[in-house]
Amino acid sequence: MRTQELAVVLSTIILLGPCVSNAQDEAATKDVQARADNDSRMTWWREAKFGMFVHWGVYSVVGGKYKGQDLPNSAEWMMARGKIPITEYEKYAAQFNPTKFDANEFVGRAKRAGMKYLVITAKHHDGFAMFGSKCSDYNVVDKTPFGRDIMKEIADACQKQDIKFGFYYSQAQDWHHPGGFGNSWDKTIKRVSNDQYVMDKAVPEVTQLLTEYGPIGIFWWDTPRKMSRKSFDSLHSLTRMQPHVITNDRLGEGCAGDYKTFERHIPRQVPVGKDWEVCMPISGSWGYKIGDNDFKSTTKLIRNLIEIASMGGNYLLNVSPTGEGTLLPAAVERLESIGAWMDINGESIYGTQRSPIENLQWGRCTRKQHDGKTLLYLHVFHWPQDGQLLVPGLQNNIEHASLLDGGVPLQCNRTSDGVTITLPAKAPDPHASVVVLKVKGTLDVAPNLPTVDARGKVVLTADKAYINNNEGGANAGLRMHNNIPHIGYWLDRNASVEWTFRTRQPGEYEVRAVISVQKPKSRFSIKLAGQPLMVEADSTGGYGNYVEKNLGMIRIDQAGEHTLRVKPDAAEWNPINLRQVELRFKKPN
Ligand code: FHN
Repeated sequence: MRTQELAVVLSTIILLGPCVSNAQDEAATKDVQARADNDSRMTWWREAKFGMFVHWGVYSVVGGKYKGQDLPNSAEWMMARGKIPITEYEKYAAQFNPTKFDANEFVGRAKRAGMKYLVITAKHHDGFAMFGSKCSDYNVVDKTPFGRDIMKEIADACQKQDIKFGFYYSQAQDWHHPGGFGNSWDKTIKRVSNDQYVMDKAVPEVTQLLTEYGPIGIFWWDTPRKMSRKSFDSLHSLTRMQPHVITNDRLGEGCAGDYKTFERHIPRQVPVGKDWEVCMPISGSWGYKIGDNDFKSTTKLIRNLIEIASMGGNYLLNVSPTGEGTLLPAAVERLESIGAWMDINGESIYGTQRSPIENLQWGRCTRKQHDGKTLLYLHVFHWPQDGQLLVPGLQNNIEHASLLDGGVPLQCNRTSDGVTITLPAKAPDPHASVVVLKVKGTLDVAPNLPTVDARGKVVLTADKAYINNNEGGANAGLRMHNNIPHIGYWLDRNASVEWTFRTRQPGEYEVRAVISVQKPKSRFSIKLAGQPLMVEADSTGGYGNYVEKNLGMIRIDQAGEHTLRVKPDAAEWNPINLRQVELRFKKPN
């Protein structure tokens, strides 16, 4: 076998790896190979950190309005939300004529914003191809007055401007094809099987996208649905045509892809040992929607990017071109402001890794290895009024500290609490000012634990909890209600939740918790410093009704680190939702 052929076979095996089951030893070898392969393919992506997502389609012509009415949800869902028959929806294609579109200018905007990759909707759930599909004339070249292959123009512009290019493709939902999933409202459809849709449309289109548009950095699948194994495998195997392509985790069940996706929110707990990305629209809707003024502020967007980078993820920020092919001024302004910030501070984002310094009151921290040294980038959101910035738990001596903007050197002082940096009176940047620390020696950080404050209080919130789920199960998990995290779906009575915290004050502490209980009663224990506290909680009237409850007193004999654990009572447990546990110092021992 020639080396090239061998490489193709190997990459096929590797790419198919996560989805095919094999004998155990083979699987172990494959695992090692897959990891090496994944590392080499993911290098640019891990360095990039920031990308542009683009949702653009024929729905953009009317900005999500149907018969003069605003429809709920994102604009690209208008066909489904308005239950628009296929023949009627097709008319939007005849109006699609984005004469102001200029691919080079468009990609230039992403580049100037500091984005390193771009992922665009080649085909969304409505089934309309934004490229010259060869297997279906329901596409931008054949069915619109515009008649240009938008994907080709953007792919070429990305290539020219050194932006990695990726396709979004809705592989399972297709509301236009009689075999696609999702269209339940158009009763004129003469159904064919989903397998037939995959063979007739999805496979040829994906093949075309992977062979006629130059190097593809990312293939971004969306909304996995129950496809047959055969369909799933045929789509999955196509990615071998571009051995370097990266895929997300949305092709189908059991296929993790190269990275995990989070949509519209930043995860509270980072996935262990996995690459991940947060995609989020710049406003409320993914596709251009008239009247959507829900633009996130520039500060919010910059801080989102920082927060995600500080946790080790990538940020894929979505913009929505109008029917004319341009972005709204609100989006342009934000992209330019982000770009201005990145011009000065990009070093603190690109190629950085998750930082071990977490739970900071004043902002976030990213980390980078450079010339054998560790650089810490302190992103200060809240500039300290007394000019003293504490990096809690940092044990290292500091070789050099400076503001990233202008390089002004700063004074550092090591104390038992960490490193304190003396800052100038005024923050240099209204969004986030960055301080760079060059650290001496191997990074040494004591965990930044919740600590009993000067008033004798510590609040242990759900998002800071460690959840002990049995054998990797997920029967207790972090959930949100009214934007506040809680531990919920606590169905497994063997699952427990714990926090480690620090106190400088031995003494008697009152234990309080904010909980909601649905069933008439539930029993659980709080264990701290070797003392169990049994709690019986009455129904609070439903999972949405949280109450603060005094659970009793506990004695702590020594200052230092302690672990508090909440554990269901095996016999009388009914799942509770737990928002927080609080300890209040009452008196010395
Ligand atoms: O249904 C789509 C939605 O329209 C949009 O494309 C997002 C982007 O991640 N994905 C789907 C929902 O998960």
